[in-house]
Amino acid sequence: MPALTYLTSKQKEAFDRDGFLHLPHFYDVKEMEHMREQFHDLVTETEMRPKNMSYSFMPQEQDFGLDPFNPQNVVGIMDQPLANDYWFDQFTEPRIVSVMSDLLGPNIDFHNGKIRNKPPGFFCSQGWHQDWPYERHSHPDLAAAITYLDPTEFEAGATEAIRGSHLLGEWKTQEESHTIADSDIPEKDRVVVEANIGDVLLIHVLVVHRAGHNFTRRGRHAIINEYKTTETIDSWNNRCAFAGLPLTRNKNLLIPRIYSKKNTDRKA
Ligand SMILES: O=C(O)CCC(=O)C(=O)O
Repeated sequence: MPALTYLTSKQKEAFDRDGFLHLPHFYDVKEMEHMREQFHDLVTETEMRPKNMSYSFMPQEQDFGLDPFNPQNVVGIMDQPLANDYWFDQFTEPRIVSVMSDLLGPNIDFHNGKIRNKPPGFFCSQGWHQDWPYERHSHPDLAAAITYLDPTEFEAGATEAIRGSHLLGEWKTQEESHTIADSDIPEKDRVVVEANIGDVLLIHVLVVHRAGHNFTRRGRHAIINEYKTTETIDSWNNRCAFAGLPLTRNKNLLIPRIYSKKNTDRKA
C-alpha cells in the first residue's frame, strides 16, 4: 500500500471495506465558527452571486418554522466554490485533499461542490441511491466529503449508508429513477451516521446511501465536495465549477495558495 499522508492504515482499511468513513471533529471549534459565519453569509446574501451558482429554496413547513441561521430556507446550492476565496480554499483544503489522495490514489482532481441542507421539516423524497448513475466516469474512482455544520442525528436528517454496498457494483434501480427499492436494502448493513458539528463523512461513489428527514425546528446544513482520480474520465459531461481542477500529483498538493499550509497533522 502506498504511504498514507493523513489517514491511518486502519481508517483506510475501514473505507475500503465499508465504502465510507466517518471522521469526527475533523474541523476544530474555531474553524467551525468561521465556516458557519461564511455559510450564514452564503445562505443569507443570495443575490449578486455569480450566475453559475444556483440556489434552491424550500417552502416553509408550517409546523416547523424557520431557522434564523438559514432564514430563506435555502435547501441547496450548486457550485459554492465560486462564491469567494473562502469557498475556494474550503474545497482545496490540504487535509481533505490529502485524505482523498489516501483513499483514491496519488493523482486527485476536483469533481464538484454543492450545499445540501435539511431545513426544519425537510422530507427527503430521493430515497436510497448511489451517486454513480448521476455522475458516470470511465471508472468509479470518486468520493464525496460531507462536512456537517450541525448535529445531525437520526430524527434530524442523518445520512444513512449501507456497509460494503460499493463492493457489489451498480445496484438495480426503480424504473426511470436512480432510486433503489427499500426492499433491496439489507437492514443488517444499514448504518445511521450520527454526525456532529465539524465531522466529515467520506463516501465512495458506489455506496448506497440516503439523506434523512428532519423532524426538528433546527435546520441541518452540510457542504458536499466531490473528488476523483485524474485517471478516471468524465462521461457525464461535468460542467460544474472547477471540474477537473488538478489538486494532487503523485501525492503532492498542487494549489500554491495552500502549499505553505501543513498537510501532515494527523487527527487519528
Ligand atoms: O445529505 C445527505 O445526508 C446525503 C447526501 C446525498 O445523499 C447525496 O448528495 O447524494
